[in-house]
Amino acid sequence: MVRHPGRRLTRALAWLAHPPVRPESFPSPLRSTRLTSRLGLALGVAFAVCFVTGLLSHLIQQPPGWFRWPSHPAGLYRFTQGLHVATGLATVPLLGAKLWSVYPRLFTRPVLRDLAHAAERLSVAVLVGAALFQVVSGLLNISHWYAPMPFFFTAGHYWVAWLSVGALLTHIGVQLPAIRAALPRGGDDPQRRRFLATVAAAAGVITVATAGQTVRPLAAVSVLAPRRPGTGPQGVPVNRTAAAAGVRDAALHPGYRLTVAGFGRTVELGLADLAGLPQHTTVLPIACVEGWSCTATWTGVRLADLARLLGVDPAGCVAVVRSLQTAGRYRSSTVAGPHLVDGRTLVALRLGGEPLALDHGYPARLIAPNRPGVLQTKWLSRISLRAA
Ligand SMILES: Nc1nc2c(c(=O)[nH]1)N[C@H]1C(S)=C(S)[C@@H](COP(=O)(O)O)O[C@H]1N2
Ligand SMILES: [Mo]
Repeated sequence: MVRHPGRRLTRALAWLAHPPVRPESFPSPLRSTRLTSRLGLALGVAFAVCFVTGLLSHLIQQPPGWFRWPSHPAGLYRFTQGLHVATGLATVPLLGAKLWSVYPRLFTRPVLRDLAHAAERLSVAVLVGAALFQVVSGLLNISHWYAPMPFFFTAGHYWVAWLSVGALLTHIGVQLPAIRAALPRGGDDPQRRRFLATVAAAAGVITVATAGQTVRPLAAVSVLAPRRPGTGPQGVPVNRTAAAAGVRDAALHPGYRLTVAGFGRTVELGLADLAGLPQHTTVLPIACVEGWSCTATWTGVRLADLARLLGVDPAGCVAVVRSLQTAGRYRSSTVAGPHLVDGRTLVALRLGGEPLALDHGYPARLIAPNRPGVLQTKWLSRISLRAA
């Protein structure tokens, strides 16, 4: 039974105001404003690269009217998205070290000195929360572990990125005098230099252990890479299988037809019809938003040629390609502008000279240069053309 609730509350408040631990209770000689500033600088650079490449990926997937993304060079998205995931992963040890270097300040009292101090502390709280959210949600996404995320990953990751940028800029603005004073000053003592070297080495190890998902020569040592090029049917990783997409029966049905429609015309093409059209071969990567990528040799019909089959010039068109899948986010995509007229954009029937494996989109899939994997629709059922 609580006899003196009033007194308990007073005691709790007194504890909060004067906790038994103080910043001075953490006497590690490694901590200093200079160390924190240097870690912050590295973190800021990694964060900036990660933010810009992430924003780019978002714009490519949901292009506003003013945005133009070229089809050349074919591997540009593979590079920018590889960089996005690599810098995001390198952030893990940097963020850990940075938080370690400042966490004793949590015990600074009084909790709030004045309004400016309150605003500064709030921006730090938002920054730490947002940075941890980005790292954790990104990690969960590349490991296909969606259960702990009760929101749509892409939307959450995108909006919290803006939140972190705002909080980061506020933080840098507030801390600029301290950073300016701490950074140029002299060298580091050997112990601190060793600490920084350890953090850098940890970031390096994480990069090498995961970059093999997109940098093929590193694949053998990339023990932490969720996907590796060369693994999977026909030597290409699979994102979503035909069984998971619920398209097995429809894809294997002997009566399969690809419908090409638009401008008042409709053409239905069976597999033999598609194989009877002029075939082209192109070497293009699948570059997943999750950071893995894999180059392969694709053979099939040019998407532009299918537009010409309807008697229209592909240059003035937009194509919406739909999959046999009846549910799921990535069952259709839009091809327009340079990607539609590019001769390397194919409705692919073959991979590495063989018919597509069922899990790679048999009987027919889209493959286009410089596009995120999510836009390389598999198991095509319909292509609708309209004027741009
Ligand atoms: N119909 C359909 N197409 C799809 C998907 C999907 O879920 N459904 N996933 C996309 C994603 S996210 C990627 S990375 C690529 C992967 O192609 P692959 O499995 O042949 O490597 O397929 C894309 N095409
Ligand atoms: Mo993907």
